[in-house]
Amino acid sequence: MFTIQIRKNIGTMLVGIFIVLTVKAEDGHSLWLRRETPKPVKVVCSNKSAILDQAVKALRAGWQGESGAMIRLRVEKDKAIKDDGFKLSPSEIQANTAAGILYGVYELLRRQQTGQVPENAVVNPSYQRRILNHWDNLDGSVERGYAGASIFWRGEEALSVTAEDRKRWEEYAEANASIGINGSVLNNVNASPKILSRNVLEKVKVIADVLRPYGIKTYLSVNFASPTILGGLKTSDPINTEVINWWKAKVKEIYALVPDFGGFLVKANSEGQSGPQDFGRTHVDGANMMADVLNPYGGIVMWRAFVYSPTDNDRAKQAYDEFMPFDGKFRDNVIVQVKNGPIDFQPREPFSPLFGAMKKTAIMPELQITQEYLGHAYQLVFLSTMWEECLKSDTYQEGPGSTVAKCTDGRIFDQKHTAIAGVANTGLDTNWCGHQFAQANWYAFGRLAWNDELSSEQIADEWLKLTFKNAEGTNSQTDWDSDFLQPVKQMMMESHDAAVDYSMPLGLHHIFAPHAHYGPGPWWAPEKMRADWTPPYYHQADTIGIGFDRTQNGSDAVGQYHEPLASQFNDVDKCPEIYLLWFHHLPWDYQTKSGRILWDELCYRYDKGVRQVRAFQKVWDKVQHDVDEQRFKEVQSKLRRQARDAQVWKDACLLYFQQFSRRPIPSELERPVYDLEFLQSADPLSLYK
Ligand code: BDP
Repeated sequence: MFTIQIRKNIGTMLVGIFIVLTVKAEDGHSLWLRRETPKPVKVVCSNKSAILDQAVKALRAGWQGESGAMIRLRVEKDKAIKDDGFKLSPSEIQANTAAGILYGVYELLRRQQTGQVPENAVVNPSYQRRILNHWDNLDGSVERGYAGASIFWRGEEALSVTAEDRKRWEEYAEANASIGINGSVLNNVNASPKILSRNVLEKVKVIADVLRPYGIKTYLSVNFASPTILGGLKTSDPINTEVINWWKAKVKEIYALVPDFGGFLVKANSEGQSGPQDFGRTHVDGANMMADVLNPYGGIVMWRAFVYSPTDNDRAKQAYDEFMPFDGKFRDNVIVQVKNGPIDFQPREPFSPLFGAMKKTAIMPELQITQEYLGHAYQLVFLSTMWEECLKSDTYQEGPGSTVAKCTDGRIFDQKHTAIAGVANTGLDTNWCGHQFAQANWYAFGRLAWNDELSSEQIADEWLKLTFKNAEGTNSQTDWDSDFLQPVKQMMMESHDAAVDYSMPLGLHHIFAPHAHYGPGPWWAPEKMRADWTPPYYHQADTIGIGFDRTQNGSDAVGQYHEPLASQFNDVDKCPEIYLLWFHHLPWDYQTKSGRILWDELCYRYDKGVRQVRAFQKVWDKVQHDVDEQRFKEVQSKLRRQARDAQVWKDACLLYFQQFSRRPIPSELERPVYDLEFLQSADPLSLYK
């Protein structure tokens, strides 16, 4: 049950009247927290705090266990419990912290709602800090956001907070708490210095106050040149005393407003952002200065390793080259934030070689929940399988089994702080994420941040049960598991591979049309454009073959990986086929594992991706009776668009690359339906609106 608010304007008056109607509807706004009428439960909680109040409230609102049961919530230290973990038993949740109790409550409710037997268990988080990075700008826009305007900002001059804002932030905070997320960076990494101005900080305080009872800490992205731009100083040089004092005063001001402020996220010397290198200093100088200023308050610095400058060097190598020499030099309250792959959230990348290689530096993975390169909010792509692939990749850095997860969550390296970040996909859209299934990616990020060994299959299973079971207005629940759960789960599990196949199979990457990062643009290369901003730099197609040579004979990016990976990636026979054209430039008639030559294999992959989306449409149409009307139709319509756009990808890439391969598309495959000339002149974002 939830409410729909209808705002009516009366005449031209600026006054709005809110009529609150209570109706049953499924529009996706309740996310995975749709609630059945709860059964009565007695909750005994000895301590009192705002977070515990939330825990009690959530338990009462969601209890599906034995009617009239009694549950004790106990904050008491136990050696088996780590950080905000908890101990579950049928009648008690014990934790070291109030937040632990809150997470225990949600775990118990999830088990009840998904039909798992609530067994005794100690459940500990993998990472201490599980953070959403909002790329939200103060003007209300969201960089790479596809779900409407910012839930936090709507203009520097419009900083007032309405009751509606608060309600939305509470819902947002509860959704996060229910999956263990405990931090939010409220603004874009391309940070406006104004985020640190007094009037904006006062709004930050209000947001932090709303998020706090849900165990969520507030963080901010900061602009390295703030002392100059905002403070009027002549320089922002990190070793300059006035600059340091400016940061000290600013940090003091922040902590006076937000006593548990989490710290700063910094994008420095990347894509035009200011940084210590502007003053002849290094990443270490910049990060450590901020770390020292934050340290007395317990704050941290998340310093991003997403850097690449206009050089002749392979872009995939640059972050490693720039950061490895600094290993061991960062303060222990600095965490270097590393994107999952070495380039930039591409549909598929091998893991970044920085994971496990920086052994004396705290490293945190950065994943992208918003689907910048994976179909925006138009396409159904479950990202959990991609993240799982990264987290479970073996770096071999400390012997076999040194997975990315283990190298970053404290199991292998003794880092003081552990963390993981996800670039959020939330906005003002009723369903928060634009696509009903994009909610699953928010959910999956939280669940993997909590437990980096979870399988995507389990995550999809939980999410589907919580989000779709007993959908409003449906009654054909004869065998929901086999009719709905199994086929839809399988569709989710296949969806990332399908998207990779119809856009960038076999290790191809960054062949997008410019700016929007949505449709294909393998041909896009204006004169005088920086080469590594154009697709031909990445696919290197010519009449001989295709792919980026990163072997020892090429850019030697393979050399950044630990053995045996370096040799494996270097050897075309041993290189996993999913990364083939990432590491190798190969002739069109190269024999792939299927026995087909490379050109034919490429054709098969593009075609397979398109066929899979067509199959997803059938899967979805078949489950109509198990889904409420609104969500059914929304997803159905988006799948239609996905099918059309997958076709565009296939046709554009095959017809373009065919100019180089000079070979026919295998006769058994469906023919392209668009002309290359048409696709080259069309704007892929507006093509099918
Ligand atoms: C790229 C995005 C750009 C971001 C940048 C980043 O296209 O909008 O600012 O990443 O992560 O993928 O800083």
